[in-house]
Amino acid sequence: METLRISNSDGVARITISREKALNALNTQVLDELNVAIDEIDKDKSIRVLVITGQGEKAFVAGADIKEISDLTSETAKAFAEKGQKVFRRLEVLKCPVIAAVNGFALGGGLELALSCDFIVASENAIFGLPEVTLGLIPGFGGTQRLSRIVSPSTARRLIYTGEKLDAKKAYEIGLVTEVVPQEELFKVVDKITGKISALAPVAIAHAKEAIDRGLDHILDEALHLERDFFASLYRTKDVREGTRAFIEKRKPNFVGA
Ligand code: DAK
Repeated sequence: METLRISNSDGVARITISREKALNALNTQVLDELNVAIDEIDKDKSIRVLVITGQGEKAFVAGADIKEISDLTSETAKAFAEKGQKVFRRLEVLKCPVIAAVNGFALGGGLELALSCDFIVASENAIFGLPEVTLGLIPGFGGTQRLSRIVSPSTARRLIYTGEKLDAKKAYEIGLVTEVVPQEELFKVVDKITGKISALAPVAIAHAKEAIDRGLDHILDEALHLERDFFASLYRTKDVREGTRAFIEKRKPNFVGA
């Protein structure tokens, strides 16, 4: 991989987008490599949680690569949107949780990437925005849809129509990020979260993830039906026996992931 650095230890994988000179902007190569990385992570059953971040202290990802998108035609733009949307959707439906660790600019396609993750942990210097309208565009990697599902639709409209940038504090206030931490503590906090998740029952977490993702697009009665089915199917796993027994026996559970 030329544009990504990938690590994997103790069930926690990390993808670092590494085009620091271009503030980690997303070009076709990054999207293609992300697609391959997701293939590998999807196959590796030992991975319990994935962290996505950007190389360096200045940017998570400063958007789609403007040099590359400036030359697109309507046809190639459609193919580029399809590629980006497909990769981000694959990330969104990965079995394991995906955390965006945002350390600096998360603009345009960068924010769209973070929105495809399960949640966003931001450092104090993080800056968010969907400035596509300032380029005569709209978000093309899912931003119009995901932002309006995560923050209120009117807040999403305001941000998308003005292209305004938000600091981390404001992003927290509107519910875009779950926490804001000092920059030097970003990975300490993320490690703590991934440590907790990776010690838990992965099938239960995968089911919770799928229930939330699929449930959001169903009416409540159908979504509750879905939750019921997932809940019931967990009784076929060893981990539910282990988790409940460990509680009764006042000991720590040892989940096996089955
Ligand atoms: N693309 C390419 N290069 C970028 C870049 C980007 N998005 N952002 C920064 N860079 C490069 C700069 O050109 C500069 O390169 P050199 O000039 O040194 O070669 C280097 O990174 C450092 O940037 P600056 O010198 O500008 O650094 P500053 O600290 O002064 O400013 C900044 C940082 C983040 C405020 C500024 O770089 C900036 O405004 N960047 C652009 C942010 C932005 O507008 N991002 C794009 C959002 S629009 C589509 C699907 C999706 C999209 C589009 C189409 N289709 C399906 C067709 C998505 C669009 C977007 O993401």
